[in-house]
Amino acid sequence: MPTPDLLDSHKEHTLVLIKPDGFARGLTGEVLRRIEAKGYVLKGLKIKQASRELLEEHYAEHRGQHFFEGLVQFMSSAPLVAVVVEGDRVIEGIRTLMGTTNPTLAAPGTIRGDLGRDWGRSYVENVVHGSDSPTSAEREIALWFPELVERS
Ligand code: ABT
Ligand code: MG
Repeated sequence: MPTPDLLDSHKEHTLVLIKPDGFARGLTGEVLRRIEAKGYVLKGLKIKQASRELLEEHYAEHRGQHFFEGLVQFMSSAPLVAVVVEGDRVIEGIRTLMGTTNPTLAAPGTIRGDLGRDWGRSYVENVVHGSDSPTSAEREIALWFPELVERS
């Protein structure tokens, strides 16, 4: 089998997840459309039902918080779409496109502001995830797309 192309380590990358709520609502195309229309480039894409183990790693910073269990359950309950996106200042740019965490308060024009809402559940359903810093991006991409990252 041919080796897949690895990410160019000189370029900036971020991890985007179209969360189970976004995928189930058929919003994958709309989210990807916005990312591509902004000018960023998709470098990896997969549909996946994430394991509890993967999500506990992904959300390690929230371990011990009251919302952790509900969050991991929601995120592992159904398939999601994981995407690696490339571009200058893409980490910051995707956070701006997404809007703030709480979809009720997220500004109109953002993904969460336009497509998300409160559904009265104990966990937040906000359609998308985007890495929040270069350190998070590197850690999260290695977790979700080990095949795109050079093993050292
Ligand atoms: P993610 O992109 O999912 O990481 O969201 P964001 O970075 O905007 O927000 P953070 B703070 O990382 O929250 C991660 C998930 O945890 C949920 N959460 C967070 C709560 O339910 N209650 C809280 O008090 C906090 C701080 C929101 C995010 N959810 N999802 N899905
Ligand atoms: Mg976060």
